[in-house]
Amino acid sequence: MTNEPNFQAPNSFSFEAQRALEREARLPLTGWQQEVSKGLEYGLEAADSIRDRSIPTFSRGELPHYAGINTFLKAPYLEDVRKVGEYDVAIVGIPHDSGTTYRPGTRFGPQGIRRISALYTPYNFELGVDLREQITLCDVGDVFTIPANNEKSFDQISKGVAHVFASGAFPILLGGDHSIGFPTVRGVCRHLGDKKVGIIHFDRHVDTQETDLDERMHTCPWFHATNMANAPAKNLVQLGIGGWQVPRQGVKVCRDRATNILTVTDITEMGIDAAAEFALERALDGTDCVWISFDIDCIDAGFVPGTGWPEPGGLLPREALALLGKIVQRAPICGLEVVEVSPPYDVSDMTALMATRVICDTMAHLVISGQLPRREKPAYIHAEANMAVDQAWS
Ligand SMILES: [Mn+2]
Repeated sequence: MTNEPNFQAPNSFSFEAQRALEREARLPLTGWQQEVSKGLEYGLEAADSIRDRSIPTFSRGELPHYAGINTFLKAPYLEDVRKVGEYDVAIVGIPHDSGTTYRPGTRFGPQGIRRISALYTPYNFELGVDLREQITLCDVGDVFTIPANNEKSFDQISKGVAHVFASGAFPILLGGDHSIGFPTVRGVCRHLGDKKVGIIHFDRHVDTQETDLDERMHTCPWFHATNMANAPAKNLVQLGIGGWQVPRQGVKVCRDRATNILTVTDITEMGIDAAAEFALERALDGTDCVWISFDIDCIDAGFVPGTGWPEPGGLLPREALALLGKIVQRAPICGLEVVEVSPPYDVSDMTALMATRVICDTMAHLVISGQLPRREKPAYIHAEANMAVDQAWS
């Protein structure tokens, strides 16, 4: 059942708001009705004095936004991860901050993002998408990371990501510091066979040095990821790089491996459309899918205080979201990670809220572009795991 399928906007189509009113009229209400019925069954009918009879006694589902157990967007918690392939999208927390070199706290990122995600409805006005009506979403909880050991955590993360990726559910990972970028991409590469992945990396920092403080820290994921044949450095696109926190040894690696970098000035002067075009052209050159690694610090530090290495001069939120949307709509996206949200340094949950926005916008653009829901498993997913995608590193 849809809302008002015959609604016609009274005025010009040149206004986004008019289009939004029309789109909302065509969206179904079925998922919401199922949620209400289930709420009344599991949560009992409300006390007699409650006039709105869709309200149960015990909160079940979206409402009220201040109540409930916080999975991401209050999606069902999937305890049995063997069943993850039954969903279109799987949220996975990666509470790992042992790769941090300055401010720790991103081990609390998944919890922080989930908590503030309760503020969101599943519907976006301008995009005309209602996630509850259009896709199935689950939250599988967190990977069991090992805080005293990056390498053991990386092994756990790769195994977890490989499982979700191979199931056919679209993986969305809540970081965690950016050191997880290597093991997440490694998990994907294990199930690519001879196919290739381009990486589109939003960040103020290049994250391309081999080691930092003698280990593979959050400054290092792309050195190691692009050592894998499935993830060539020529398909690594780095958006928003700049400022006073870019280590020179990382810059040398970008030069040697010929990665693709746009600064904030590049993006704003060439325009969002041209920047998206550049990113797509480079990331898709000879590859089969695109991994998005979104470091929340690509956005100006004034908007995201709760992060490991805040750097002024970054993208405005609306620039970052527009660029992300244009990229997601035009590439076969195989997964998303949002990293470097550190709730202990956050103010009013604003950094975690930005991460929530990035994730929800990505899902909406995947729906608009017909990538979700998935009718079949994408052809680039190889069922057999190849555990030899990366060479031993010590
Ligand atoms: Mn960064």
